[in-house]
Amino acid sequence: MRIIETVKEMQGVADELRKDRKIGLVPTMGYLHEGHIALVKKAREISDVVAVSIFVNPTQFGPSEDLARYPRDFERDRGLLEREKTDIIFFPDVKEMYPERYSTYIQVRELENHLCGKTRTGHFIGVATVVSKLFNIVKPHFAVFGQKDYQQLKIIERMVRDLNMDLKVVPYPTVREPDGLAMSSRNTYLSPAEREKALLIYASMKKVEALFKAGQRDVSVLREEVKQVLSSEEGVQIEYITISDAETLVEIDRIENKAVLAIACRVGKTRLIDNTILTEA
Ligand code: PAJ
Repeated sequence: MRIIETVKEMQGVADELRKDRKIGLVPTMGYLHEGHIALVKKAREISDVVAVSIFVNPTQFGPSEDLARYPRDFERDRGLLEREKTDIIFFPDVKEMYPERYSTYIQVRELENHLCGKTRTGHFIGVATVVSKLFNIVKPHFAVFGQKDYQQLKIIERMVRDLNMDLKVVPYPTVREPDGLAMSSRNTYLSPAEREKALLIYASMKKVEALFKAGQRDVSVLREEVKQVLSSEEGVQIEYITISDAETLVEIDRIENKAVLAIACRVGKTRLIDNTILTEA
């Protein structure tokens, strides 16, 4: 496994590899868990060379967000990736990615003003910018992204399409703990009591899935169910509960086509998100 810290070296290695091999990239911010590892396994399946980037991207954190305390443990990540036979870790520092006078940003306009974009101003500009940089640096044929961050996935898909980027975005389903909690690096912030409360998110999604299956298509009824479940215990602060068109992310009143139920809430101080697709097929 090769650890590469500079853009120049990474681009040189990528050029060499691209002569006869397919590169798969998994962009991450590190502090890896089984969700990340599942994406790495997927990349392994579909490509000859697997690159994982580890970079806690400052441009996607708001001023009041958790950049400084975002969990990091490179040695642990390195061990996990070694076990997965990862070929390359791209591990740049902030100056390498954002040198002095850095001033170019990418905005995916239609999709950014919904869900998390409403409260996390500029977050998706930071995400789209760093991901497009990673694509230019690692030059992958495939890039694997988790559906756990549904809006992020849709934004990256749209960016790749709009800017004619020459690679395939590969979505991967949300990996959960045995009890249903979506895996997240931020779960480490939760106390045991908070972790218990966080399970309400999954419980509320299961309830909506069951109602949808039974024929309920009225969004206000479905959203109310989520609200009831999340409010059943103190300490879960709802940020949003939305049911939107799965492609445009525009909120709807009735489910006619493929829709996405997306939830963001705070359990204690920890912000958690989750989602599920509601579709007949
Ligand atoms: P990070 O939160 O580290 O996530 C890296 C990738 O892992 C993303 O594609 C995310 O959707 C996926 N992922 C996280 N938890 C998952 C789970 N439980 N199941 C399946 N996939 C999961 O997302 C980011 O980093 C950053 O925004 C990044 C894209 C790296 C840009 O900085």
